[in-house]
Amino acid sequence: MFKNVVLIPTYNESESILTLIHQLKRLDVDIIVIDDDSPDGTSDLVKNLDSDRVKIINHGSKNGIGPAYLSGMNQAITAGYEKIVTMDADGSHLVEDVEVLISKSANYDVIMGTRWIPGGEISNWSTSRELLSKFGTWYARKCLNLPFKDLTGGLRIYDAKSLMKIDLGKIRSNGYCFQIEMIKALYSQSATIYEIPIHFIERRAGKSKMSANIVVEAFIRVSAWAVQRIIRPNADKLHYVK
Ligand SMILES: Nc1nc2c(ncn2[C@@H]2O[C@H](COP(=O)(O)OP(=O)(O)O)[C@@H](O)[C@H]2O)c(=O)[nH]1
Ligand SMILES: [Mg+2]
Repeated sequence: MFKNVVLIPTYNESESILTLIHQLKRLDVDIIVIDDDSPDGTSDLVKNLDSDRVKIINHGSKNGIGPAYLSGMNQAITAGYEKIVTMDADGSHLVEDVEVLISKSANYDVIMGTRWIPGGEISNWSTSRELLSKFGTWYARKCLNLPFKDLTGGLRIYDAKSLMKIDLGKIRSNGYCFQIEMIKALYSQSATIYEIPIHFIERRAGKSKMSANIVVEAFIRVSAWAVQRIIRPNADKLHYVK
C-alpha cells in the first residue's frame, strides 16, 4: 500500500477511466474509484483491471459527487492513507498537476488546484461554463467570506488527519456544492489551505453531468449559509467539529 491515495468519482466514464488510471500508475499512489452504478459498465472495467493498487466502491444509484467522495474519504481514512487526492475521471485534471499537489502537500491540510489565479489555465471550456464557474466561486466567496479563488474545482489534496478533525457526516451537499462545503468546513476548523494554479482541460469523451439541479442546490445552500452566518457567525466551528 502506498501512503497516498487518489479518489475518482465516476458516472458513465467508460471512455476515460482506464486512460486516467494508466497515467496515474506512474505515481506512488493507490486509486479508489467510486462509481454510482454507471449503466455504461465503468465499474466492470475497473474491476477487470484486477490490480492491488486500484479499488472500486460500488456506491449505488446516482446521488452526486458529495456522497460518492464521502464514501471514498471514509474508506481512505479507515485504510490509513496520509494524503487523499480528489480528481475528475474525464481527463480534465492533469496527472502532472497531481504530482505538483503531492510535492507541495507536506505542510498543508488542503491544497486546492485553482484555475483562476496567475498560471492557471482552462482549455476548450464553453464561455457559459467558465462564467458559471467564476460566478459560483465569486458568490460563495462573498456569501461565506472565504479568501479563495476557485471554490468549485475538484482537483485537491487533503491531509487525512485534517479530515479526521471534522465530522464528515455533517457534509450534506450532493452536487458540486460539496467542493464549497468541504472548504467551508475545514476553514471553520482553521485548516491550512493553499491554492496552486492548474490547467483544466474540458473532456473530449463522455458527457458532463452538470445540471440545473446542481446549480440550484449550490445557490440555495450557499444563500442559506450566508443568512446563517449573519445570525450565528461562529456556528460552523461547532457544527463541523468532530
Ligand atoms: N460517483 C459519481 N460521480 C459523479 C457524479 N456526477 C459526476 N460525477 C463524476 O464527477 C466528475 C466530474 O463530473 P463532470 O461531469 O466531468 O463535471 P464537469 O467537469 O463540471 O462538467 C467526473 O469524474 C464524473 O464522472 C455522481 O452523481 N456520482
Ligand atoms: Mg468534467
